[in-house]
Amino acid sequence: MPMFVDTSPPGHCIFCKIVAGEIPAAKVYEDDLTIAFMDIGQVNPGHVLVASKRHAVTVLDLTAEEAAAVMQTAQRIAHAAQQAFAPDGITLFQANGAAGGQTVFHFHMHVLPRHEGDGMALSWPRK
Ligand code: D5M
Repeated sequence: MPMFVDTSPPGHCIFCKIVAGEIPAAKVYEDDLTIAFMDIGQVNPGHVLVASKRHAVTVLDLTAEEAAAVMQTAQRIAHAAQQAFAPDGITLFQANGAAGGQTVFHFHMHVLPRHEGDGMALSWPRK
């Protein structure tokens, strides 16, 4: 079981509060549809989350335009991570629903720099 599960109603979840600037976050990028900020957990240095600005819960709730924008932002962040951290690889990870491993129920994609021997299972972040 994950240690923390955010089940706040739409508009009141942690990531909606980050989008609204109501709680602090280390924001690294934003545009009309997406926002990117450092994951509070930092599984590896440079671990970033790309979220939709609008409250969508899973990939099934995104518009096609939002889905494209999220991927475009994730690619931007991946390029920046490659420059900043010179990783051996980069994992893009995105969980949908509790059964899919999601713990914050506002759509987001993880961008995670990886290094040979960093010890993470392919099933990161959860078994
Ligand atoms: O990923 C949810 C992720 O959200 C998890 O890696 C921790 C991160 N998180 C939770 N709260 C915050 C705040 N306040 N700032 C930044 N990152 C946060 P999931 O795939 O849903 O398990």
